[in-house]
Amino acid sequence: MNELAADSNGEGLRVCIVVAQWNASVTYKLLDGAKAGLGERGVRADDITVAWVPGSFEVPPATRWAAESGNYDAVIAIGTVIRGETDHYEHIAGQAAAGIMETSQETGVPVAFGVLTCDTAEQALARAGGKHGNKGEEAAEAAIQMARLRERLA
Ligand code: DLZ
Repeated sequence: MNELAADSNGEGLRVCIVVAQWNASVTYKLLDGAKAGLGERGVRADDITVAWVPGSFEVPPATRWAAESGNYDAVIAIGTVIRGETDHYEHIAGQAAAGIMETSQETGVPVAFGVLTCDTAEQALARAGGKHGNKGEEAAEAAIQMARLRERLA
C-alpha cells in the first residue's frame, strides 16, 4: 500500500490570498489568520501576495486569474457573507463556493475556501479568531496540504 500523508511544510511555496473588502472587520481577521498560518508553516512573506476585491462575488474570478498566472502554488479565497445583511445571501454565497471550486478543478491549482457564510456578524467573528478558531488559518493549512499533494500526485 502507498500512503501519502498530509504534508504541512510550506517552505518554497508561493501563495496568493484573494480577500473581499465587504465585512472587512471580519475579513481582515481572516487574512491575519491566513498570513500567520502560512508563516508558521514556512511560507516566506515575500512569497505571499494579497489581492483585495470588492466583495465575495468577485472572489472567484480573481482566484482564476491568480491560478492561471502560473505564479502561485496555491490560492486562498477569503470573504464573509452574512445572511442578516443581504437578500443576496444565497446567490453570493453559492456563487462564491461554486466559482472557487471551479477555479481549482479547471486550473489544477488548489484554492482553499476561507469564505464564511453565517447568519450573524457575531457568528462570523467567532470564526475569525474567536471561540471557533480562525478559518483563515485553517484555509492556509488546507492550501499547503493540497499544494504538496498535487506535487506528489501530478
Ligand atoms: C452586495 C453585497 C451584499 C448585499 N452582501 C455582501 C456580503 O454579505 N458579503 C460580501 O462579501 N459581499 C456582499 N455584497 C457585495 C457583492 O459580493 C459584490 O461585491 C457586489 O454585488 C458587486 O458585484
